[in-house]
Amino acid sequence: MDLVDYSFRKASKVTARTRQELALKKVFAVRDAARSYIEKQTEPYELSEFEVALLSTSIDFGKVRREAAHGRTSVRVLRRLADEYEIMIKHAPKMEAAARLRSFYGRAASVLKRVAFSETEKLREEEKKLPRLRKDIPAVLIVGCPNVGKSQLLKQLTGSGVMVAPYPFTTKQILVGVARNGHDEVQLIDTPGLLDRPADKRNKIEARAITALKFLSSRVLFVLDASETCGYTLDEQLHLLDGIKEEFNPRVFLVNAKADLASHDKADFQANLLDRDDCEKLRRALFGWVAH
Ligand SMILES: Nc1nc2c(ncn2[C@@H]2O[C@H](COP(=O)(O)OP(=O)(O)O)[C@@H](O)[C@H]2O)c(=O)[nH]1
Ligand SMILES: [Mg+2]
Repeated sequence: MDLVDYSFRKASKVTARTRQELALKKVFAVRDAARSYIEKQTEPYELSEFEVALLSTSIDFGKVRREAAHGRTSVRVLRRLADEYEIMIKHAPKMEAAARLRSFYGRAASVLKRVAFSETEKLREEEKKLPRLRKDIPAVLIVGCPNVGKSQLLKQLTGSGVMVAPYPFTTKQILVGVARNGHDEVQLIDTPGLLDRPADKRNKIEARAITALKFLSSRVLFVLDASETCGYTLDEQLHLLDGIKEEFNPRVFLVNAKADLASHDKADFQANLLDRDDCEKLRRALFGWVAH
């Protein structure tokens, strides 16, 4: 939106009995409209480290800060200008009031023309698209090669309430579900296609999204498929796990899925994810692990 137009349009709606009073009221109307607009644009935003890291894939936060600083300076400049013209209009001969108001408009416009919030507006837009994650409960990232059983695990532990949100600025989706154990809750997060490839194969935006994930959680539930029916060898899967450990330095809960087909002796838990009882036990084990 154009701040000059906006402020002047507000001033155009002002009425008064005398020319002098009208000029004064218009000066104040421009000052106040611009100030309230700028104050609204520079309101502090509450973003978590995760959200800031995620948004920094597309937002220049330095520019947002500079826009806010320039906006606040402009409010002060405009206030002084209004003070100056208040005196000038009050002391002007009646016929001069309109000319002095025009002069104020000219100077106010040149101040307001330079106020821009393009990056701030972009930030507010992108912020709306962020995945809605809860900040009040622990988060666990589900990681593993494709087809090992991650979606199956998420579905079994969180029920039908899995929420799919677009991952901003990538083509990827983020899947979030809340697992419950009595009154305890844990947020499980699956990021298909983001964490299942080696670091050097990712593009820049994906890499930044992954940086953001580090702020989100230091807990990883790694799903292993010892049966190798996923199409990846055990070695390949363990190599991915090593990479994740190196990158995140997380606490890791190692789950061997498809335990009906093969077991793995290093896993913290073995589960046939197609079996309800196994999933029930897995849920309790997961909450025990998170609590520690
Ligand atoms: N036999 C068996 N199959 C499983 C198990 N868990 C998942 N699957 C199957 O493995 C395939 C891939 O599972 P999915 O959850 O989509 O894997 P993702 O790519 O890691 O999300 C699906 O056909 C599942 O039905 C399990 O514990 N045992
Ligand atoms: Mg999946």
